Amino acid sequence: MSYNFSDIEKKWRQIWEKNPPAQVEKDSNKPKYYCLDMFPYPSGSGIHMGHWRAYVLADIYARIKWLEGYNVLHPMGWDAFGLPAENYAIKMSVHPQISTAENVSNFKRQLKQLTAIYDWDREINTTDPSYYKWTQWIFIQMFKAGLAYQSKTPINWCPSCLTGLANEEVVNGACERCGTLATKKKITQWVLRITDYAEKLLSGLDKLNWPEKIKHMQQNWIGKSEGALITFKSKDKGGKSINLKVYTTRPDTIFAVTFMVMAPDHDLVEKITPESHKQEVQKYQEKVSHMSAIERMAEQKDKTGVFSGAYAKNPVTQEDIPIYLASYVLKDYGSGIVMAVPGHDARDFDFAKKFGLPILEVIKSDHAKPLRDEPNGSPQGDRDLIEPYTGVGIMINSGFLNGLKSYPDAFKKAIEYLEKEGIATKKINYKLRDWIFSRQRYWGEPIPLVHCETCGIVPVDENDLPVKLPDVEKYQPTGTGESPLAAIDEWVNTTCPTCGGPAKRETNTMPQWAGSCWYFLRYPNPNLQDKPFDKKDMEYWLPVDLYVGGIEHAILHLLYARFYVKVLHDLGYLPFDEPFTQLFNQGMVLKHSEKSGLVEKMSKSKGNVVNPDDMIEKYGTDVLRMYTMFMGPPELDCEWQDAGLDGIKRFVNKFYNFVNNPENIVENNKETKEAKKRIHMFLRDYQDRLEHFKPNTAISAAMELINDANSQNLKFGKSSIESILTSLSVLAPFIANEFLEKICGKTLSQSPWPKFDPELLKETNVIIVVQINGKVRANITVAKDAGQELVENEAKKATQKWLENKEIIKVIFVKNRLINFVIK
Ligand code: ANZ
Ligand code: ZN
Repeated sequence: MSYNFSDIEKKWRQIWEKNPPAQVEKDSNKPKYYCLDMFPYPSGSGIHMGHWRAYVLADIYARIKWLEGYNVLHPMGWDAFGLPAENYAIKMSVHPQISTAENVSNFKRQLKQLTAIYDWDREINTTDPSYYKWTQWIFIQMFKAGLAYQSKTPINWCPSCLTGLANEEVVNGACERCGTLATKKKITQWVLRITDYAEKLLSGLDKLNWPEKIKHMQQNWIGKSEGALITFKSKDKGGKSINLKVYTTRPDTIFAVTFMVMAPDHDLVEKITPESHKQEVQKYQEKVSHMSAIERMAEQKDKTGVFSGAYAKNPVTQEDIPIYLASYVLKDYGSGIVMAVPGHDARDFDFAKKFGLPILEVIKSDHAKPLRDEPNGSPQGDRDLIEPYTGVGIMINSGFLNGLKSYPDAFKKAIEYLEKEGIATKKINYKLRDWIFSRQRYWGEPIPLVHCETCGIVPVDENDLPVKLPDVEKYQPTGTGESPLAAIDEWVNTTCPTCGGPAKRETNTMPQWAGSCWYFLRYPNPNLQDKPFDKKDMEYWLPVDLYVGGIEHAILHLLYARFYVKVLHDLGYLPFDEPFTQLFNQGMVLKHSEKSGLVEKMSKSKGNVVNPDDMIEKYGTDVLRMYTMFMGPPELDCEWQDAGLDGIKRFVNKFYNFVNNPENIVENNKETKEAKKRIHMFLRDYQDRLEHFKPNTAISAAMELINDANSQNLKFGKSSIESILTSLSVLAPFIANEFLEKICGKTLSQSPWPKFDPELLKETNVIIVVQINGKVRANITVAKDAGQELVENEAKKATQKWLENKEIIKVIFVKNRLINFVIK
């Protein structure tokens, strides 16, 4: 018999629509669990399988916690400001409000098919004035705290989107949205002082249960380095003494500095360049000013540069060293000037080779080959280095540093000495830059500030929030550095909240990230009128226990949201300072593309999209939910395969036939010991795998159970059936509820998450021999009939020291007896 999913899914959909299970309990004494998905941008093309994969995963954990008796908050909303809606408005002349509303309703219809236990009463839309009122309110608190300021330095500019971009939005030199190469543009911008939080953003990572990869990405982005600011004496073109400060992380190499490099656009270039070199220097400056960030970064080996004609004095050796300009030194990092140590730094090395500059060694290493046929340890300058030695070692040729270990001893001693002489100060540097926060586009939150001739820049009175986005006739970005809002005189002209005089509104809007920096604070009470969030709710519900979303947000959203929470915490609004305790990044859904012949990320342009609507129609929600989890380990990119979907369909059929056959079900007291043990073995494996984020293999455990039941003719008591159905309900809620009702006369809210009995499994343990290349290395105890996956994991743990850095090319597994790893 074949399972007719459509009647059953229809029936339960209607029941749950009227009576949603797992509603949040108000003022509950239960422990809470806050399970959050990264809310989607409601695009015109509807939800895709990538959404399904992430959202089903999160829903599994929300459901488990609910069945375990937690008060579960599992909300959903719309991150709806941003460029696509605006671009669509420009193309079709539809107000973004209208197209967004249409998209949201389509998204919601599609998301409902997923049958997550979302609390739809808590839906959030970032473009809703009652929501962005508080996005603006938070900005005002930041402004009042001195964390928002105006800046006129050149910023990243997308010549296609015609807007400024944050550093985080420039990926490999290109606009994160449209891929156009970013240029620089000097316009007045609103900037948030995220750099004030560099240290807290860094140290806060330690206590988070996040993938190491994401933590590393944030660490690298924040880019902390410790070093010193060292003063080198030089003369300006008129012969007057001038101090040049360099930032270095390697003060230990001070004796090996053979030249100095300044950023070509550094303010001091003009001052030091003598008349004789002016032309050459200006020519080079001109050339670099036309180079994109990509080109500057691409200058790997082949460095460019020019001699400035000026010299500086090495403060320890008193030697004169030439000052060069080169594109590899960036103006806005450190001091924009470096002391070049070609002997121990790769970029300086390439530069010195190209310009024929001396290379000195101050740390002993074998990383060099003698130039002439002289024994090792030949005098200075006689070794022709193949590459610079950048590691740690013993200091040589370095006066008072000789014999010390370069790090930390020589590093410390050099700073100490230079500080005493008054030529250096310790300095910690961060790569993180302040956050360019204004956009010259229409579809975003207006920045709630007013420019008054008498009072200067004044925040809008909080009672007058929200500053509503006005209607415009033209959504087109102007390209002048002003947003389309600037053209609406009635809106721009206002009165000053402080003095009542005439004033003009700020016409820039916020970036698309503003609304998502705090939305998780709003879900506990999205309709709160007089506050963004309630203190009691914050104490109970926050931080988020599990956050599921894509790795593309590793730095952007996840860094910005942490920043907002830290600021709100420091301003006294929040009792916690990290928003997301646990983070899980799901992999992408890939599919073979006829066009390219490759397995690629599903996308319209590649023509390899699978539409969830079609799949629901053909297979139903249960099968699609299960398949998106069965595809592979959830953290990895996985390939969509129709055959896999049919495989799950066959399993669901088999399962249906098993539970639908009354002969397989007996009274509880008639259940055999074997059957009982088998159920508990299943519960243990299933739960263990889910706990370790392996829903794919948890599904295998269910498949094995049904196979064994069929082949061994096992009959289960009603309580055991209830356990199986409750377990599977987190993956396949429809079929589980249907039979829970039919067989046990219960609903899910009456069936708690089953517990397995370890006592029952004890006597079923067996000893397995673990071999490596045929040699016995360990014995492990596992449950009888344990599958390969479980045994393999245990066996690897027991033989870790033999497997370290080894590649396993084959695994031989004999159930209940042995496992053998064949390694290279
Ligand atoms: C001398 C030296 C010797 C350096 C050596 C490195 C190795 P991080 O760790 O990324 O902070 N530097 C400083 N300012 C720079 C700028 N504006 N543009 C390009 N490079 C700059 O890197 C700090 C190191 O990068 C500094 O230490 C400096 O070179 C260079 F064996 O000074 B170092
Ligand atoms: Zn005023």
